[in-house]
Amino acid sequence: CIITLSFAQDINPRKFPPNFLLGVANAATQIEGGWNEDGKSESIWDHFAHNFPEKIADKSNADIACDSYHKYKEDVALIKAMGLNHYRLSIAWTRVLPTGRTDNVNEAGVQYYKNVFKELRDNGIIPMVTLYHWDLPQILQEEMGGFMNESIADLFGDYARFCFETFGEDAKWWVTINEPKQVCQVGYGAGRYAPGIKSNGVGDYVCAKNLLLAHARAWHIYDEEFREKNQGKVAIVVDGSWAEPGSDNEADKAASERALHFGVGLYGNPVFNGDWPELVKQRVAERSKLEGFSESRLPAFTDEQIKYINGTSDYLALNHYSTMMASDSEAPIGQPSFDNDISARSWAKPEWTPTSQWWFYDLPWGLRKFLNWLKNTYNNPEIVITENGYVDNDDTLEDDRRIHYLRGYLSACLDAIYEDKVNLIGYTAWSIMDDWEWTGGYSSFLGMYKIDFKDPDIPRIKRKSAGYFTTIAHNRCLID
Ligand code: BGP
Repeated sequence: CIITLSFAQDINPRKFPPNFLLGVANAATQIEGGWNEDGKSESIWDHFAHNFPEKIADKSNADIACDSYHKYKEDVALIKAMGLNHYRLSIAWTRVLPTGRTDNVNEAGVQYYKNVFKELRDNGIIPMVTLYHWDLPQILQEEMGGFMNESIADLFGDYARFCFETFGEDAKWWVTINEPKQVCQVGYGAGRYAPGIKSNGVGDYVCAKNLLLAHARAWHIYDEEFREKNQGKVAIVVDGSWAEPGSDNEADKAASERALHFGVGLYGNPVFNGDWPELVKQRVAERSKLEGFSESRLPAFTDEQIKYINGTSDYLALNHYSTMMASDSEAPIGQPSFDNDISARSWAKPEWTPTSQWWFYDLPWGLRKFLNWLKNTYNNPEIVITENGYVDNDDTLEDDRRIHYLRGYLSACLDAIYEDKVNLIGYTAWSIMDDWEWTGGYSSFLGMYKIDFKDPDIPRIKRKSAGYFTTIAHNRCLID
Protein backbone atom coordinates (compact mmCIF):
# COMPACT_ATOMS: atom_id res chain seq x y z
CA CYS A 1 0.00 0.00 0.00
CA ILE A 2 2.94 2.37 -0.29
CA ILE A 3 2.04 2.90 -3.95
CA THR A 4 0.37 6.28 -4.02
CA LEU A 5 0.11 6.92 -7.77
CA SER A 6 -3.36 7.73 -9.03
CA PHE A 7 -3.64 4.40 -10.80
CA ALA A 8 -2.81 2.64 -7.54
CA GLN A 9 -5.98 0.65 -7.21
CA ASP A 10 -5.61 -0.74 -10.72
CA ILE A 11 -2.45 -2.42 -9.67
CA ASN A 12 -3.09 -2.79 -5.98
CA PRO A 13 -6.32 -4.62 -5.22
CA ARG A 14 -5.80 -4.14 -1.48
CA LYS A 15 -6.43 -0.41 -1.73
CA PHE A 16 -9.90 1.01 -1.14
CA PRO A 17 -11.39 2.99 -4.03
CA PRO A 18 -10.86 6.78 -3.76
CA ASN A 19 -14.28 7.84 -2.42
CA PHE A 20 -14.99 4.66 -0.50
CA LEU A 21 -16.78 5.40 2.78
CA LEU A 22 -14.90 3.88 5.67
CA GLY A 23 -16.43 4.42 9.05
CA VAL A 24 -18.13 3.22 12.19
CA ALA A 25 -21.76 3.04 13.22
CA ASN A 26 -23.83 3.48 16.31
CA ALA A 27 -27.38 4.19 17.41
CA ALA A 28 -28.98 6.70 19.77
CA THR A 29 -30.44 4.28 22.31
CA GLN A 30 -27.23 2.31 22.51
CA ILE A 31 -24.85 5.16 23.25
CA GLU A 32 -26.55 8.40 24.22
CA GLY A 33 -27.98 7.85 27.68
CA GLY A 34 -29.80 10.95 28.94
CA TRP A 35 -32.93 8.92 28.42
CA ASN A 36 -35.25 11.50 29.99
CA GLU A 37 -33.01 14.54 29.89
CA ASP A 38 -33.95 17.95 28.48
CA GLY A 39 -37.41 16.88 27.39
CA LYS A 40 -36.71 13.51 25.82
CA SER A 41 -39.64 11.10 26.18
CA GLU A 42 -39.69 7.37 26.80
CA SER A 43 -39.10 5.07 23.83
CA ILE A 44 -40.37 1.51 23.53
CA TRP A 45 -36.88 0.28 24.44
CA ASP A 46 -36.69 2.51 27.53
CA HIS A 47 -40.07 1.16 28.52
CA PHE A 48 -39.14 -2.45 27.78
CA ALA A 49 -35.93 -2.34 29.80
CA HIS A 50 -37.52 -0.46 32.70
CA ASN A 51 -40.56 -2.71 32.95
CA PHE A 52 -39.25 -6.11 31.89
CA PRO A 53 -35.63 -6.19 33.10
CA GLU A 54 -35.73 -10.00 33.06
CA LYS A 55 -35.75 -9.77 29.25
CA ILE A 56 -32.33 -8.11 29.23
CA ALA A 57 -29.34 -10.43 29.77
CA ASP A 58 -27.92 -8.43 32.68
CA LYS A 59 -31.20 -6.71 33.64
CA SER A 60 -29.68 -3.39 32.60
CA ASN A 61 -31.16 -0.43 30.76
CA ALA A 62 -29.89 2.33 28.48
CA ASP A 63 -30.47 5.20 30.91
CA ILE A 64 -26.81 6.23 30.82
CA ALA A 65 -25.18 3.86 28.31
CA CYS A 66 -21.97 5.47 26.92
CA ASP A 67 -23.20 8.92 27.97
CA SER A 68 -22.67 10.19 24.44
CA TYR A 69 -25.37 12.77 25.10
CA HIS A 70 -22.64 14.54 27.03
CA LYS A 71 -19.55 13.00 25.49
CA TYR A 72 -20.24 13.33 21.77
CA LYS A 73 -17.20 15.55 21.26
CA GLU A 74 -14.99 12.83 22.66
CA ASP A 75 -16.60 10.29 20.32
CA VAL A 76 -16.07 12.49 17.28
CA ALA A 77 -12.46 13.07 18.31
CA LEU A 78 -11.89 9.30 18.39
CA ILE A 79 -13.42 8.86 14.95
CA LYS A 80 -11.27 11.66 13.61
CA ALA A 81 -8.12 10.26 15.20
CA MET A 82 -8.85 6.90 13.62
CA GLY A 83 -8.75 8.56 10.20
CA LEU A 84 -12.32 7.60 9.32
CA ASN A 85 -14.33 9.68 6.87
CA HIS A 86 -17.81 8.51 7.77
CA TYR A 87 -19.96 8.03 10.87
CA ARG A 88 -23.37 6.38 10.97
CA LEU A 89 -25.49 7.61 13.85
CA SER A 90 -29.19 7.73 14.57
CA ILE A 91 -31.61 10.41 15.69
CA ALA A 92 -33.83 9.52 18.63
CA TRP A 93 -37.39 10.34 17.58
CA THR A 94 -38.19 10.77 21.29
CA ARG A 95 -35.53 13.44 21.69
CA VAL A 96 -36.68 15.72 18.90
CA LEU A 97 -40.44 15.03 18.92
CA PRO A 98 -41.34 13.70 22.39
CA THR A 99 -45.00 13.08 21.55
CA GLY A 100 -44.01 11.48 18.27
CA ARG A 101 -45.80 14.27 16.42
CA THR A 102 -44.51 17.44 14.84
CA ASP A 103 -46.73 19.77 16.87
CA ASN A 104 -44.40 19.42 19.83
CA VAL A 105 -40.76 20.05 18.95
CA ASN A 106 -38.14 19.66 21.67
CA GLU A 107 -35.65 22.42 20.89
CA ALA A 108 -33.04 21.07 23.32
CA GLY A 109 -33.06 17.73 21.51
CA VAL A 110 -32.78 19.42 18.13
CA GLN A 111 -29.87 21.47 19.41
CA TYR A 112 -28.08 18.32 20.57
CA TYR A 113 -28.08 16.85 17.06
CA LYS A 114 -27.13 20.22 15.55
CA ASN A 115 -24.13 20.23 17.86
CA VAL A 116 -23.19 16.69 16.83
CA PHE A 117 -23.45 17.57 13.14
CA LYS A 118 -21.36 20.69 13.65
CA GLU A 119 -18.71 18.66 15.40
CA LEU A 120 -18.64 16.17 12.54
CA ARG A 121 -18.53 18.95 9.94
CA ASP A 122 -15.66 20.69 11.72
CA ASN A 123 -13.75 17.40 11.67
CA GLY A 124 -14.48 16.54 8.05
CA ILE A 125 -16.53 13.44 8.86
CA ILE A 126 -19.51 12.57 6.66
CA PRO A 127 -22.62 11.68 8.67
CA MET A 128 -24.96 8.90 7.68
CA VAL A 129 -28.18 9.32 9.63
CA THR A 130 -30.66 6.64 10.60
CA LEU A 131 -34.12 7.99 11.33
CA TYR A 132 -35.39 4.91 13.07
CA HIS A 133 -33.05 2.63 14.97
CA TRP A 134 -35.83 0.87 16.90
CA ASP A 135 -36.73 3.64 19.35
CA LEU A 136 -40.41 4.36 18.70
CA PRO A 137 -41.93 6.88 21.12
CA GLN A 138 -43.73 4.70 23.68
CA ILE A 139 -46.72 6.99 23.44
CA LEU A 140 -47.24 5.99 19.80
CA GLN A 141 -47.12 2.33 20.72
CA GLU A 142 -49.73 2.91 23.40
CA GLU A 143 -51.96 5.28 21.45
CA MET A 144 -52.04 3.64 18.06
CA GLY A 145 -50.20 0.32 18.20
CA GLY A 146 -46.97 1.46 16.55
CA PHE A 147 -46.12 -0.51 13.43
CA MET A 148 -49.30 -2.57 13.68
CA ASN A 149 -51.24 0.46 12.49
CA GLU A 150 -51.02 1.70 8.91
CA SER A 151 -51.17 5.31 10.05
CA ILE A 152 -47.57 4.90 11.25
CA ALA A 153 -46.67 5.72 7.64
CA ASP A 154 -47.98 9.28 7.95
CA LEU A 155 -46.52 9.82 11.39
CA PHE A 156 -43.13 8.52 10.30
CA GLY A 157 -43.36 10.63 7.15
CA ASP A 158 -43.95 13.76 9.24
CA TYR A 159 -41.02 12.91 11.49
CA ALA A 160 -38.80 12.25 8.47
CA ARG A 161 -39.79 15.57 6.86
CA PHE A 162 -38.97 17.34 10.11
CA CYS A 163 -35.49 15.77 10.16
CA PHE A 164 -34.82 16.41 6.46
CA GLU A 165 -35.83 20.05 6.95
CA THR A 166 -33.87 20.54 10.16
CA PHE A 167 -30.70 18.56 9.46
CA GLY A 168 -30.77 18.18 5.66
CA GLU A 169 -27.94 20.56 4.98
CA ASP A 170 -25.58 18.58 7.15
CA ALA A 171 -26.74 15.09 6.34
CA LYS A 172 -26.78 13.79 2.77
CA TRP A 173 -26.79 10.08 3.54
CA TRP A 174 -30.04 8.91 5.11
CA VAL A 175 -31.28 5.60 6.32
CA THR A 176 -35.00 5.39 7.05
CA ILE A 177 -35.35 2.24 9.14
CA ASN A 178 -32.71 -0.02 10.61
CA GLU A 179 -33.19 -3.77 10.24
CA PRO A 180 -36.93 -4.09 9.66
CA LYS A 181 -36.65 -7.81 10.24
CA GLN A 182 -35.68 -7.23 13.86
CA VAL A 183 -38.37 -4.56 14.28
CA CYS A 184 -41.16 -6.76 12.93
CA GLN A 185 -40.16 -10.38 13.31
CA VAL A 186 -38.55 -10.01 16.71
CA GLY A 187 -40.54 -7.01 18.06
CA TYR A 188 -44.07 -7.75 16.83
CA GLY A 189 -43.84 -11.48 16.00
CA ALA A 190 -41.64 -13.38 18.42
CA GLY A 191 -41.95 -10.66 21.06
CA ARG A 192 -38.35 -10.89 22.29
CA TYR A 193 -37.64 -7.25 21.42
CA ALA A 194 -39.60 -4.11 22.29
CA PRO A 195 -42.51 -3.63 22.19
CA GLY A 196 -42.60 -7.33 23.08
CA ILE A 197 -45.68 -8.35 21.12
CA LYS A 198 -46.12 -12.06 20.45
CA SER A 199 -48.36 -12.70 17.51
CA ASN A 200 -47.48 -16.03 15.98
CA GLY A 201 -46.73 -15.24 12.37
CA VAL A 202 -49.42 -12.60 11.99
CA GLY A 203 -48.06 -9.33 13.39
CA ASP A 204 -44.74 -10.09 11.69
CA TYR A 205 -46.29 -9.43 8.31
CA VAL A 206 -48.73 -6.68 9.26
CA CYS A 207 -45.75 -4.80 10.67
CA ALA A 208 -43.67 -5.53 7.56
CA LYS A 209 -46.29 -4.02 5.29
CA ASN A 210 -46.84 -0.91 7.40
CA LEU A 211 -43.11 -0.45 7.87
CA LEU A 212 -42.50 -0.58 4.12
CA LEU A 213 -45.25 1.99 3.58
CA ALA A 214 -43.63 4.19 6.23
CA HIS A 215 -40.22 3.84 4.61
CA ALA A 216 -41.62 4.62 1.17
CA ARG A 217 -43.47 7.64 2.52
CA ALA A 218 -40.21 9.06 3.88
CA TRP A 219 -38.37 8.34 0.61
CA HIS A 220 -41.07 10.09 -1.46
CA ILE A 221 -41.02 13.10 0.83
CA TYR A 222 -37.28 13.38 0.36
CA ASP A 223 -37.55 12.83 -3.35
CA GLU A 224 -40.24 15.44 -3.88
CA GLU A 225 -39.29 18.10 -1.38
CA PHE A 226 -35.58 17.86 -0.63
CA ARG A 227 -33.59 15.99 -3.24
CA GLU A 228 -33.06 18.88 -5.60
CA LYS A 229 -31.89 21.20 -2.86
CA ASN A 230 -29.86 18.77 -0.75
CA GLN A 231 -28.69 16.19 -3.27
CA GLY A 232 -28.74 13.34 -0.76
CA LYS A 233 -29.60 9.66 -0.81
CA VAL A 234 -32.14 7.68 1.19
CA ALA A 235 -32.16 3.93 1.79
CA ILE A 236 -33.60 1.23 3.98
CA VAL A 237 -31.23 -1.11 5.87
CA VAL A 238 -31.73 -4.83 5.36
CA ASP A 239 -29.97 -7.33 7.55
CA GLY A 240 -29.13 -10.93 7.54
CA SER A 241 -26.71 -13.77 7.79
CA TRP A 242 -25.61 -15.54 4.65
CA ALA A 243 -27.54 -18.85 4.44
CA GLU A 244 -25.13 -21.50 3.22
CA PRO A 245 -26.94 -24.60 1.92
CA GLY A 246 -26.33 -27.56 4.23
CA SER A 247 -25.50 -29.77 1.26
CA ASP A 248 -25.53 -29.81 -2.52
CA ASN A 249 -28.96 -31.33 -2.71
CA GLU A 250 -31.80 -29.31 -4.22
CA ALA A 251 -33.88 -29.29 -1.04
CA ASP A 252 -31.09 -27.65 0.94
CA LYS A 253 -30.39 -25.13 -1.81
CA ALA A 254 -34.10 -24.26 -1.78
CA ALA A 255 -33.96 -23.91 2.02
CA SER A 256 -31.11 -21.44 1.63
CA GLU A 257 -33.10 -19.39 -0.91
CA ARG A 258 -36.09 -19.42 1.42
CA ALA A 259 -33.99 -18.19 4.32
CA LEU A 260 -32.61 -15.36 2.17
CA HIS A 261 -35.93 -14.31 0.66
CA PHE A 262 -37.75 -14.37 3.99
CA GLY A 263 -34.86 -12.61 5.69
CA VAL A 264 -33.62 -9.93 3.32
CA GLY A 265 -36.14 -10.39 0.51
CA LEU A 266 -39.21 -9.56 2.56
CA TYR A 267 -37.94 -5.97 2.63
CA GLY A 268 -35.48 -5.88 -0.27
CA ASN A 269 -37.81 -7.24 -2.91
CA PRO A 270 -40.66 -4.72 -2.52
CA VAL A 271 -38.17 -1.88 -2.52
CA PHE A 272 -35.92 -3.02 -5.38
CA ASN A 273 -38.15 -5.27 -7.51
CA GLY A 274 -41.72 -4.45 -6.43
CA ASP A 275 -43.96 -6.67 -4.26
CA TRP A 276 -43.12 -9.47 -1.81
CA PRO A 277 -40.85 -12.23 -3.11
CA GLU A 278 -42.93 -14.75 -5.03
CA LEU A 279 -41.78 -17.71 -2.94
CA VAL A 280 -42.71 -15.89 0.27
CA LYS A 281 -46.19 -15.12 -1.08
CA GLN A 282 -46.76 -18.72 -2.10
CA ARG A 283 -45.44 -20.27 1.03
CA VAL A 284 -47.29 -18.09 3.54
CA ALA A 285 -50.52 -18.45 1.53
CA GLU A 286 -50.23 -22.26 1.43
CA ARG A 287 -49.43 -22.60 5.09
CA SER A 288 -52.12 -20.11 6.15
CA LYS A 289 -54.72 -22.11 4.24
CA LEU A 290 -53.69 -25.37 5.87
CA GLU A 291 -53.80 -23.63 9.24
CA GLY A 292 -57.42 -22.60 8.68
CA PHE A 293 -56.91 -18.88 8.08
CA SER A 294 -59.43 -17.46 5.62
CA GLU A 295 -56.65 -15.57 3.82
CA SER A 296 -52.88 -15.43 3.78
CA ARG A 297 -51.24 -14.15 6.95
CA LEU A 298 -49.11 -12.07 4.56
CA PRO A 299 -51.25 -9.06 3.64
CA ALA A 300 -51.23 -8.25 -0.07
CA PHE A 301 -50.14 -4.90 -1.45
CA THR A 302 -52.48 -3.12 -3.84
CA ASP A 303 -51.03 -2.38 -7.30
CA GLU A 304 -50.79 1.23 -6.26
CA GLN A 305 -48.82 0.36 -3.13
CA ILE A 306 -46.46 -1.84 -5.14
CA LYS A 307 -45.70 1.10 -7.41
CA TYR A 308 -45.37 3.45 -4.45
CA ILE A 309 -42.79 1.23 -2.71
CA ASN A 310 -40.86 0.04 -5.74
CA GLY A 311 -37.65 1.99 -6.38
CA THR A 312 -37.52 3.67 -2.98
CA SER A 313 -33.96 2.88 -1.95
CA ASP A 314 -31.22 4.96 -3.52
CA TYR A 315 -28.64 2.43 -2.39
CA LEU A 316 -28.77 -0.90 -0.63
CA ALA A 317 -27.72 -0.67 3.00
CA LEU A 318 -26.69 -4.01 4.47
CA ASN A 319 -26.06 -5.06 8.06
CA HIS A 320 -24.25 -8.38 8.09
CA TYR A 321 -22.47 -10.21 10.90
CA SER A 322 -22.32 -13.92 10.29
CA THR A 323 -23.11 -16.98 8.19
CA MET A 324 -25.29 -19.91 9.05
CA MET A 325 -26.20 -23.14 7.41
CA ALA A 326 -29.69 -23.66 6.01
CA SER A 327 -31.04 -27.14 5.50
CA ASP A 328 -34.49 -28.24 4.53
CA SER A 329 -36.82 -29.13 7.35
CA GLU A 330 -40.59 -29.21 7.08
CA ALA A 331 -42.09 -27.28 9.98
CA PRO A 332 -45.31 -28.63 11.46
CA ILE A 333 -48.53 -27.03 10.36
CA GLY A 334 -50.61 -25.70 13.20
CA GLN A 335 -47.98 -23.55 14.86
CA PRO A 336 -47.95 -20.42 12.74
CA SER A 337 -44.75 -18.42 13.04
CA PHE A 338 -42.30 -16.64 10.81
CA ASP A 339 -39.61 -19.27 11.44
CA ASN A 340 -41.98 -22.11 10.62
CA ASP A 341 -42.90 -20.33 7.40
CA ILE A 342 -39.24 -20.46 6.37
CA SER A 343 -38.90 -24.13 7.30
CA ALA A 344 -35.16 -24.16 7.12
CA ARG A 345 -33.13 -25.49 9.96
CA SER A 346 -30.36 -23.03 10.65
CA TRP A 347 -27.24 -24.26 12.21
CA ALA A 348 -23.53 -24.46 11.61
CA LYS A 349 -21.44 -26.93 9.68
CA PRO A 350 -19.27 -29.11 11.90
CA GLU A 351 -16.09 -27.82 10.27
CA TRP A 352 -16.81 -24.20 11.16
CA THR A 353 -14.83 -23.01 14.15
CA PRO A 354 -17.12 -21.75 16.91
CA THR A 355 -16.60 -18.31 18.34
CA SER A 356 -17.73 -16.90 21.66
CA GLN A 357 -21.41 -16.91 20.62
CA TRP A 358 -23.31 -19.97 19.47
CA TRP A 359 -24.75 -18.21 16.43
CA PHE A 360 -21.69 -16.28 15.37
CA TYR A 361 -19.03 -17.45 12.90
CA ASP A 362 -16.05 -15.67 11.42
CA LEU A 363 -16.62 -16.65 7.77
CA PRO A 364 -15.81 -13.79 5.41
CA TRP A 365 -16.62 -15.83 2.31
CA GLY A 366 -20.23 -15.64 3.51
CA LEU A 367 -20.19 -11.87 3.09
CA ARG A 368 -18.70 -12.19 -0.37
CA LYS A 369 -21.38 -14.67 -1.44
CA PHE A 370 -24.05 -12.48 0.09
CA LEU A 371 -22.84 -9.39 -1.78
CA ASN A 372 -22.94 -11.33 -5.04
CA TRP A 373 -26.43 -12.61 -4.26
CA LEU A 374 -27.64 -9.05 -3.61
CA LYS A 375 -25.97 -7.81 -6.77
CA ASN A 376 -27.73 -10.46 -8.86
CA THR A 377 -31.09 -10.37 -7.09
CA TYR A 378 -31.48 -6.59 -7.00
CA ASN A 379 -29.93 -5.57 -10.31
CA ASN A 380 -26.52 -4.44 -9.18
CA PRO A 381 -27.38 -1.62 -6.78
CA GLU A 382 -24.88 0.60 -5.02
CA ILE A 383 -24.26 -1.15 -1.71
CA VAL A 384 -23.06 0.25 1.59
CA ILE A 385 -22.29 -2.14 4.42
CA THR A 386 -23.89 -0.19 7.24
CA GLU A 387 -22.90 -2.66 9.98
CA ASN A 388 -20.38 -5.46 10.35
CA GLY A 389 -18.39 -6.38 13.41
CA TYR A 390 -17.15 -8.93 15.87
CA VAL A 391 -19.29 -9.87 18.85
CA ASP A 392 -17.28 -10.93 21.88
CA ASN A 393 -18.41 -12.19 25.24
CA ASP A 394 -15.33 -10.97 27.02
CA ASP A 395 -14.09 -7.42 27.14
CA THR A 396 -10.38 -8.01 26.62
CA LEU A 397 -8.25 -5.21 25.23
CA GLU A 398 -6.14 -7.74 23.33
CA ASP A 399 -8.92 -8.42 20.86
CA ASP A 400 -7.00 -10.35 18.23
CA ARG A 401 -10.17 -12.24 17.31
CA ARG A 402 -11.77 -8.95 16.28
CA ILE A 403 -8.70 -8.04 14.21
CA HIS A 404 -8.85 -11.41 12.49
CA TYR A 405 -12.52 -10.87 11.73
CA LEU A 406 -12.05 -7.32 10.42
CA ARG A 407 -9.13 -8.33 8.21
CA GLY A 408 -11.11 -11.18 6.69
CA TYR A 409 -14.31 -9.21 6.11
CA LEU A 410 -12.52 -6.18 4.67
CA SER A 411 -10.61 -8.49 2.39
CA ALA A 412 -13.90 -10.03 1.24
CA CYS A 413 -15.14 -6.51 0.47
CA LEU A 414 -12.12 -5.80 -1.72
CA ASP A 415 -12.49 -9.13 -3.53
CA ALA A 416 -16.16 -8.35 -4.12
CA ILE A 417 -15.26 -4.93 -5.51
CA TYR A 418 -12.31 -5.82 -7.74
CA GLU A 419 -12.98 -9.42 -8.68
CA ASP A 420 -16.77 -9.69 -8.65
CA LYS A 421 -17.49 -6.09 -9.68
CA VAL A 422 -19.97 -5.61 -6.86
CA ASN A 423 -20.87 -1.94 -6.62
CA LEU A 424 -19.81 -1.68 -2.98
CA ILE A 425 -19.17 1.94 -2.00
CA GLY A 426 -18.80 1.84 1.77
CA TYR A 427 -18.01 -0.19 4.86
CA THR A 428 -19.16 0.72 8.36
CA ALA A 429 -17.88 -1.23 11.32
CA TRP A 430 -20.03 -1.89 14.36
CA SER A 431 -18.67 -0.40 16.40
CA ILE A 432 -16.38 2.31 17.64
CA MET A 433 -17.11 1.43 21.28
CA ASP A 434 -18.97 -1.03 23.46
CA ASP A 435 -22.55 0.00 24.01
CA TRP A 436 -25.93 -1.18 25.30
CA GLU A 437 -26.67 -4.16 23.11
CA TRP A 438 -30.46 -4.33 23.44
CA THR A 439 -31.37 -7.63 25.11
CA GLY A 440 -27.63 -8.34 25.38
CA GLY A 441 -27.35 -5.38 27.77
CA TYR A 442 -23.75 -4.57 28.67
CA SER A 443 -22.59 -8.17 28.38
CA SER A 444 -21.98 -8.34 24.65
CA PHE A 445 -18.91 -6.47 23.41
CA LEU A 446 -18.53 -5.11 19.90
CA GLY A 447 -16.37 -2.02 20.37
CA MET A 448 -12.91 -1.14 19.14
CA TYR A 449 -12.87 0.95 22.29
CA LYS A 450 -13.87 -0.65 25.53
CA ILE A 451 -16.18 1.33 27.78
CA ASP A 452 -15.78 1.00 31.50
CA PHE A 453 -19.45 1.25 32.44
CA LYS A 454 -18.65 0.91 36.14
CA ASP A 455 -16.47 4.00 36.23
CA PRO A 456 -18.67 7.11 36.70
CA ASP A 457 -16.60 8.89 34.03
CA ILE A 458 -17.47 6.16 31.51
CA PRO A 459 -14.05 6.26 29.88
CA ARG A 460 -13.31 5.01 26.36
CA ILE A 461 -10.33 2.65 26.50
CA LYS A 462 -8.44 1.70 23.37
CA ARG A 463 -8.42 -1.93 22.24
CA LYS A 464 -5.84 -3.43 19.93
CA SER A 465 -8.39 -3.50 17.08
CA ALA A 466 -8.75 0.30 17.23
CA GLY A 467 -5.06 0.54 16.34
CA TYR A 468 -5.50 -1.93 13.49
CA PHE A 469 -8.51 -0.14 12.03
CA THR A 470 -6.72 3.21 12.36
CA THR A 471 -3.79 1.95 10.29
CA ILE A 472 -6.16 0.76 7.60
CA ALA A 473 -8.12 4.00 7.56
CA HIS A 474 -5.01 6.18 7.41
CA ASN A 475 -3.51 4.17 4.57
CA ARG A 476 -6.89 3.47 2.91
CA CYS A 477 -5.46 0.07 2.29
CA LEU A 478 -5.84 -3.37 3.80
CA ILE A 479 -2.76 -4.29 5.81
CA ASP A 480 -2.10 -7.94 6.62
C1 BGP B 1 -27.74 -5.06 14.90
C2 BGP B 1 -28.27 -3.72 15.34
C3 BGP B 1 -27.29 -2.92 16.10
C4 BGP B 1 -26.36 -3.71 16.98
C5 BGP B 1 -25.86 -4.96 16.33
C6 BGP B 1 -25.09 -5.85 17.25
O1 BGP B 1 -28.79 -5.95 14.76
O2 BGP B 1 -28.69 -2.94 14.25
O3 BGP B 1 -28.00 -1.93 16.77
O4 BGP B 1 -26.95 -3.97 18.19
O5 BGP B 1 -26.92 -5.70 15.79
O6 BGP B 1 -24.88 -7.07 16.74
P1 BGP B 1 -25.22 -8.46 17.36
O7 BGP B 1 -26.70 -8.71 17.19
O8 BGP B 1 -24.41 -9.22 16.43
O9 BGP B 1 -24.78 -8.50 18.76
